[in-house]
Amino acid sequence: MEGPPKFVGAKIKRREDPNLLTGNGQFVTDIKIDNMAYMAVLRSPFAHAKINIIDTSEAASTDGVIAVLTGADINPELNGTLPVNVDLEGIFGEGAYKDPPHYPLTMDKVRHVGDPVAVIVAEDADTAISALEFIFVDYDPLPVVTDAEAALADGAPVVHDQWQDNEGFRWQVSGGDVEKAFNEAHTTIEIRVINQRLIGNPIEPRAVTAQYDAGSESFTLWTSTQIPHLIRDHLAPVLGVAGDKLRTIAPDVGGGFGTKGDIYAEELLVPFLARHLKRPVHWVSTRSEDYLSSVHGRDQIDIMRLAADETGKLVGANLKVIANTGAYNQFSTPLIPVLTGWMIEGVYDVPNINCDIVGVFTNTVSVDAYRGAGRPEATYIWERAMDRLATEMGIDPVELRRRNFIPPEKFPHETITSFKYDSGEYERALDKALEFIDYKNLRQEQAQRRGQNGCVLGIGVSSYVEICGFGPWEAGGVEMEDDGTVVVTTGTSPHGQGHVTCWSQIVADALQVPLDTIVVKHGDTAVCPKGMDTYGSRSAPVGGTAVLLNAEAVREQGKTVAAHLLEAAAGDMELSAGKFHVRGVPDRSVSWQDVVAATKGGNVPEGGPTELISDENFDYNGETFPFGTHICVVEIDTETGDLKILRYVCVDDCGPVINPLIVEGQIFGGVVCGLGQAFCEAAIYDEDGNLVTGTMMDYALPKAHMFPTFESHRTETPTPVNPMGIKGIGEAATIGSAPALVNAAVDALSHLGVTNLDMPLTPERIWSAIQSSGR
Ligand code: MCN
Repeated sequence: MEGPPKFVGAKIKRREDPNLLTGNGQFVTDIKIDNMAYMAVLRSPFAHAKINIIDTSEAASTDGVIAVLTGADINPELNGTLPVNVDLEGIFGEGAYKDPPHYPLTMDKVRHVGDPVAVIVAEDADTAISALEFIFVDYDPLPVVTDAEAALADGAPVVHDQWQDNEGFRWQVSGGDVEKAFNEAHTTIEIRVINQRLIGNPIEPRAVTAQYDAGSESFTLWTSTQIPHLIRDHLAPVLGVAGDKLRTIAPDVGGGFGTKGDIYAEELLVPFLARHLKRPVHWVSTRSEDYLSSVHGRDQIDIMRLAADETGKLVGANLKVIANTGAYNQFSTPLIPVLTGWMIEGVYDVPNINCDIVGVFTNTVSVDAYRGAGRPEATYIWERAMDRLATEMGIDPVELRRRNFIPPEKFPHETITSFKYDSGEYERALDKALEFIDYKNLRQEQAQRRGQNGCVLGIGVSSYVEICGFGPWEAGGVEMEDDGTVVVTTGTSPHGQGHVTCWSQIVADALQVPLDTIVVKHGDTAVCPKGMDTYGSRSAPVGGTAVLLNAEAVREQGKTVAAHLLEAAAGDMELSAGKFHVRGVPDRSVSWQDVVAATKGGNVPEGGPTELISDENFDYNGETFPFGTHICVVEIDTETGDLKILRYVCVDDCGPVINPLIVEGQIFGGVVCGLGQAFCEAAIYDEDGNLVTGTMMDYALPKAHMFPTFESHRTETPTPVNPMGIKGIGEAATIGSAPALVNAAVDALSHLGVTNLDMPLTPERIWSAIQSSGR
């Protein structure tokens, strides 16, 4: 920055919102193209069955149906399968993983309810959907396995017949001497938790439209996605075209939450059909179809053993993860449990550590990224385990955390998983949260209330660190146009995060121009050809930095031209209040308009800029590690098991912030995602592999009345890995929140001998735990 920031750090309302709030957004389903046809997908009603025959003749002869195609028609025409974006060999080692082929339409057998079997294209959507029932499929149902532990057992039904078992991969990391640590420890505990399966619920279900131009042999693909660049890069080869022949557009996207950070069968089928039928094709999912066809999240069983000396200082940790990865490897499926493993140290200074992970195929929808992706699981098991150890040793859970945090002087901290925690002051965030919640008095109140009839009080603490800001690079070109408009072409692909506003703030400060002269373009590979998209809370630290560096480069170009006009040295130039002048001589100045006109007219020094533009990628210098402490206070009615959240204080640290309003929004939304898991959400399969929670009536989403106003505070510990010192915030609060609520619930009932409650904390589950405590 030059001079004090005016926009960065200010609570600027989102520039995106007026359009969205007045119905002027443009989502995939708003795109209407002449002669457009509509696709519907026939999905398996069985979780596991052999396909004998698919007879499409009756459906094909239905009025309005244009074509009916199966995997036999489409798969051989593709140059590959649905992609997996994980370096499987690099992560798991040669031959130590299974990577089953994943075709957009299955041919041999179906492996989960919802597995796509055939497609119909018709003149309108209703015809396409109603004709689905005229496709006849002869299935031979097979035994089903939906549970990861059951799928690992001898004799379990095998999801992919080319192998003997369902073990998808194993991953292990170890440091120090864990066995010795446990043998010599004063106290050891073991806790097993279930991190239940979740379903992402962006407001806009997935939708895809594609058009093929035979003349130029190129596609335009509109899709409701977080990752237009990755889709172009991975699907163009499968469609047999060069990347620049698959223009991929993510228009306005109504939320993603990780679920849309994937590459789906429909994103391949729709362009394929557009080319095959020589007509634009459109598909939009219903909510129930989304539940059966978009990836699910979490679904881990985590077993943690902790060992401590007599003071409560951790001497060892041993984590076992059993990850249900569903039927296929989707784009990042095998990476998600590994992300749990990467965060095996949590916020704690533990000398001896081991982590074993097994990924397991089952007859369920594939599991992949959902807000936090692997890191909520790591924090949840850690924070539940720390509370268990605190109870076991009779140490206050806050005090136990304090004794074990990685101290500030140990940063940057190399982890045994070869990452570098950039910066952290864990105790400062904890102290701030304790102060706001008034911890001491709350504990007194809790003790008093236990002696009385009525509701009991519980206090839950969760301290977290997470890994985000993934590289390796990002684009963020900046150009000052002839009329003074500044155009930013970002490689990030916002779908609710407010990048247009934040990137404008960065540029407005760097160039000292008004916000409304800045246009931020994104999500279209023809307009912003370079990019790595939005996931893993990477956009601000990596994409925001790219924008900053390019804006600064344009400013330097401006200085060169201004110096020429003022007959001064470029090194003496300063930009203040939007004007260039010699440092200390503000009266003689030139404006951006003067600089733009001079550049356009060639009135620049020799070798000076011919345009005011910079489009260098930012090569990142490592991930960022936001952290914080969340504290939840609950009241439980021991007669009914009903739980009420009384207060929620969170202290999050994502370094300096670009826009506090947006960050607060990210934290509020993130907390609700985490508390939703702890409180009510769960994707449930029956023994035949039917998704029982297949509609919003059955899948319990959190609602506003369940929560108090969140009390959100921050500490600010800059990261050294980027010039603004910023860390990501999009997932942090989801990662920190679920354990705070569950710890509070267990704490409320600890005097009754309750030591664990699995999520979601339904009244029935809490009531049963109280009943079986016997007190
Ligand atoms: N920000 C800031 N200061 C910081 C850090 C971030 O002002 N120190 C701002 C950023 O400029 C950006 C927002 O906060 O506008 C989030 O930034 P970042 O943490 O970099 O995360 P991403 O933009 O990469 O977004 C991804 C993240 C993820 S992984 C999920 S999942 C998620 C989330 O964002 N999904 C969301 N937040 C979501 N919010 C909405 N509305 N919808 C989703 O689908």
